[in-house]
Amino acid sequence: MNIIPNPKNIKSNKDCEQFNQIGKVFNNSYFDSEINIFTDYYKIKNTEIKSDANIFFIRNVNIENPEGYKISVDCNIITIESSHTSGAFYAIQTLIQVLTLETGKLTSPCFDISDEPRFKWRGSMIDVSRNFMSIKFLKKYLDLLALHKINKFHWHLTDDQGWRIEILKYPELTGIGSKRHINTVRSELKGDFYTRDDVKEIIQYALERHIEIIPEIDIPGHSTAAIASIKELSCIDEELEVATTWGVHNKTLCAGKEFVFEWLDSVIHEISDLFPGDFLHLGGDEASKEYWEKCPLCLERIKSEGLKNSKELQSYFIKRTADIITKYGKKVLGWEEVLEGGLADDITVFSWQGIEAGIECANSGYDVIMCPNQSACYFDHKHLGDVDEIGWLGVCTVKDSWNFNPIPPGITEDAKKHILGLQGNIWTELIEYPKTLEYMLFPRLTALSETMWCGTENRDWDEFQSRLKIFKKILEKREVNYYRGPLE
Ligand code: TNX
Repeated sequence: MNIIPNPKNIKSNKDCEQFNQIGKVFNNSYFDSEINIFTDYYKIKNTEIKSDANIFFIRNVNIENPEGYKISVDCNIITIESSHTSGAFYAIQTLIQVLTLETGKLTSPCFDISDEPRFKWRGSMIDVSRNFMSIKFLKKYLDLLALHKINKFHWHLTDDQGWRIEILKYPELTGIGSKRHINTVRSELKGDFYTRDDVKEIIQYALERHIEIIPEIDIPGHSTAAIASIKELSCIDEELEVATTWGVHNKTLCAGKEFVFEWLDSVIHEISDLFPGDFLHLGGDEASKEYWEKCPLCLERIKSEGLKNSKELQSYFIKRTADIITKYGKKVLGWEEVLEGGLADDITVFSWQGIEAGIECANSGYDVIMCPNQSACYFDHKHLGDVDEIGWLGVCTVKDSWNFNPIPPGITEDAKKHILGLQGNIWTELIEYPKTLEYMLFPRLTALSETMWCGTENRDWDEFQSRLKIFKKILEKREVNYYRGPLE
């Protein structure tokens, strides 16, 4: 059967051939919200009367994995079993790939599926700093993540080129930091941000789709927009504008001033209160040490804390920020540069420059998310090595994404459990509009989602391609502007 990601066990040769009926769902208050999603999708009814129903959602506490589920379709009845609502939700995502509505009747071949994910962390990151993405688009995107059974949306909310989330205590962060100059004939400012109400709306939308949102505030580097808003965050009270060029900038938050940590405390406090999820990502990547090495307060900090150099100052900065995040009840996530100068306790590391940092961290007992840019998980890279293709910094074909093994050799048997999962990242320097974002994401994210859910054992590229062909029809129905060129 044509389902992506491929279910763990499918038995299709049952005695009967087809379910072909007007569907009616038997109510079950435990699954109310999932049943609503299902009946809305197919525009069918639900009922309190058992004998009138032919579709049943059943709570089966013996299904151990909360995201796991069973589906059984025969000529007369469809049953969906799971121990938690997330399992039922994923069963629906499977069903909508096989159950069609034809002349008022629901039609499906008969089959049994029992399914569960291989990895707990199935993530997708969007950078909304370099280019803002609308709430309307984010909802479409969250629906697509759900279809792929992806359960984490990593929201990269701040960077040199824009601060995109409202902070009540520091309105200038968005008042100034969300807009930047663009080069038009007249000098214009461009930019936008998410209000707290916008954020709440997206959190709720994601929650209904069993997606946890991971907010990221990128510090101490990638902070030009923050410094442009509040100059005291820099080592020299520098008057700056929000960055208009790409690359690694040298504007790093001062590590010597107490004000910087007070500011961080307030920002993290508000964000922790706003987001109900377990995690907060502190960035930590590509922090230039240029200012730190000349700043009297940073040099004083190095001395007073008994640090050896600016690399250890990075580690000091990350540890202090991690302590704030922990104080507000969240778990700490960071890009692999959090390794510099010594790793804080209890931090989950995102291995992005390759798989090496991930291997090293997993082997020393840290949890890891694999998302290497070489060459599987960075969807700002080109689909093909073609001058006429959009993208930069490398090539990542659909097959490269599909081929990626998040548990590479080199990870000890014992450390395998520390690979929580994998993630696709899309940076938006070159991506101004959602239509382009869709082109870069799909079907590479589709290919990666197969590994997130199934792992890499017992599979076949040709077989995946034939399922992908059918899957693309769903993407078309949802008006996704996916890439249609060669896959390898
Ligand atoms: C590296 S990945 C970055 C981003 C860029 C991206 C471009 C990471 C943590 N930092 O700031 O946008 O490369 O691919």
